[in-house]
Amino acid sequence: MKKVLLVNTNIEKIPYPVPPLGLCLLTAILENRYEVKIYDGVFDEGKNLVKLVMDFQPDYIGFSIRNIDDVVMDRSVFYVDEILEKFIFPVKAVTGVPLILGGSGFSIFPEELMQVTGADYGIIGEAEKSFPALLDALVSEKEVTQIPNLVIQGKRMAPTGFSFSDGMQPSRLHSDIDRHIDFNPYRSRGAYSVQTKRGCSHGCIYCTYPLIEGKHFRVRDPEDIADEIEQAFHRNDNIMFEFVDSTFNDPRGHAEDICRAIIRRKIKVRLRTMGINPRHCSDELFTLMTEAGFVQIDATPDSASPQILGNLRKGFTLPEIEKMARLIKKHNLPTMWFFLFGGPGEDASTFRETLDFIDAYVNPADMVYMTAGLRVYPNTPLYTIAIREGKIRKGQSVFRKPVYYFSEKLPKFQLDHLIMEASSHRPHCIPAMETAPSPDMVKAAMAIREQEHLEEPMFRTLIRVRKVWKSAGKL
Ligand code: B12
Repeated sequence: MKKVLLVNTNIEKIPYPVPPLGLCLLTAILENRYEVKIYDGVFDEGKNLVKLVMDFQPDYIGFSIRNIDDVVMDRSVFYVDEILEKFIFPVKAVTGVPLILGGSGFSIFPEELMQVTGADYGIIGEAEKSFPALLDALVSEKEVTQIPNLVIQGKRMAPTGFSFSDGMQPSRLHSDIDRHIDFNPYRSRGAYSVQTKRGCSHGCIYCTYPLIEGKHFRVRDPEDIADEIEQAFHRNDNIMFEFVDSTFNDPRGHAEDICRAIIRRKIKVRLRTMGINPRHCSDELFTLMTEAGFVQIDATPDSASPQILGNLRKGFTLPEIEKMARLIKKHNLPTMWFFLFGGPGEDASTFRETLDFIDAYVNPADMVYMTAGLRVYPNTPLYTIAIREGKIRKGQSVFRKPVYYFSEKLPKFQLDHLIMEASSHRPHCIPAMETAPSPDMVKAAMAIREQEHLEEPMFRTLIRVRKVWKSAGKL
């Protein structure tokens, strides 16, 4: 059997470490035909990688590249140099086997990453079909050029020729993360990631998700999702499950079916999810989510100004966000809210509209993240807008030097000032720069949790600390 080593190059631990879901899914597909090993670099950070390569002697090595930068303009961590130094270059120094790249960061910047790594191949987007096809072709020395979404070193990439129309129907997609990697380090701060669908059919102007996953929702069978959660739940005591979809409650009705399938299993799981789409919110959805075990959600409306919602092409309205907020309050679901200021048309009055919404609708025990400026990614409508407005040149690379979009009507320094001002007397509102709490603050929060036996999400305890520290002038 040929041997494949899959390397997770993501060492970021903020806001918490994330397990390499994609690599686990690929392993599950490959393992009956190849001997597969995952090197999870999150905690080892490359230290034992070369030794593993020497011992395992893989025939092919795949690198997963997830994050390029942290998308926080004023902090701006660029991950790629570390990925090269800790993972790619040391491996290249000891082996000449084909190197293959993939992952969400790679899918956004394939050309740049092929160039800086010198890898032999790359696969854009999901790889359950293409990666085995590539390996099989390499093993049997067959032609690889017909493999969908494949990039080959030294060959020109099709400018827009990537398609997910024939993407896999993800009916069964068990990652069994804890079988493929050591899940122990993720237990306290991380979560077992679950994907319930592929693709996103929304058209938010700045977003990369349709480029990474395709433009159409392709859903998993709710029973299969519940089976995976039930099995992982029985293998692991008291872990958190996290849905990693672009939006959890899309397309309409799917989230409800997933919750019903989990409820029928009669297991006491803890669930959380990323984006809830305000358009498809109902009392029934929140009732089912609470019953299924949701202890925390993210709400990501980006703005509460009707004009900005339209300009960002969010596809939902202010009344729909207000309805979602009322349901969140009614069901008392701890929520992290995310707002993204500075998009096309933003000015002081649209900023104010969002602030008014926060004051009227958001529970002050919940966290509100306020980000200034929109990261411009290639092949997005925002990239075209930025060219039209003279903010970037046609063809300009935004890889190593990220560009952030700010509305002409609200320059960065004014927006920063408004955010600082708003957050200074709202302890639950946090500017993006401060999303990583200081070690002292985490220590204080942990102490309160222990003293008061709190089971609430950590962000709620952190807000308690912030409130006390703010009133004591410590912040
Ligand atoms: C869910 C998510 C989160 C969750 C993660 C929760 C969790 N439990 O995992 C949270 C909210 C915590 C989060 C945080 C962050 N995220 Co995030 N996140 C995502 C999201 C939406 C999905 C990731 C995912 O799990 N996908 C599902 C799995 C199955 O896909 P996958 O792992 O990519 O694998 C598939 C393919 O990529 C491919 N593949 C993967 N590896 C390999 C390897 C080889 C060899 C091959 C051939 C193929 C291949 O095949 C796999 C199966 O089809 C993506 C956007 C997206 N749609 O991809 C952003 C995304 C990855 N995040 C991004 C960023 C920036 C971050 C943060 C840095 C933000 C911040 N400052 O906090 C942090 C970093 C956290 C960390 N520790 O790494 C960016 C990265 C781009 C960039 N600018 O660098 C993305 C792309 C969003 C964006 N802005 O465009 N994130």
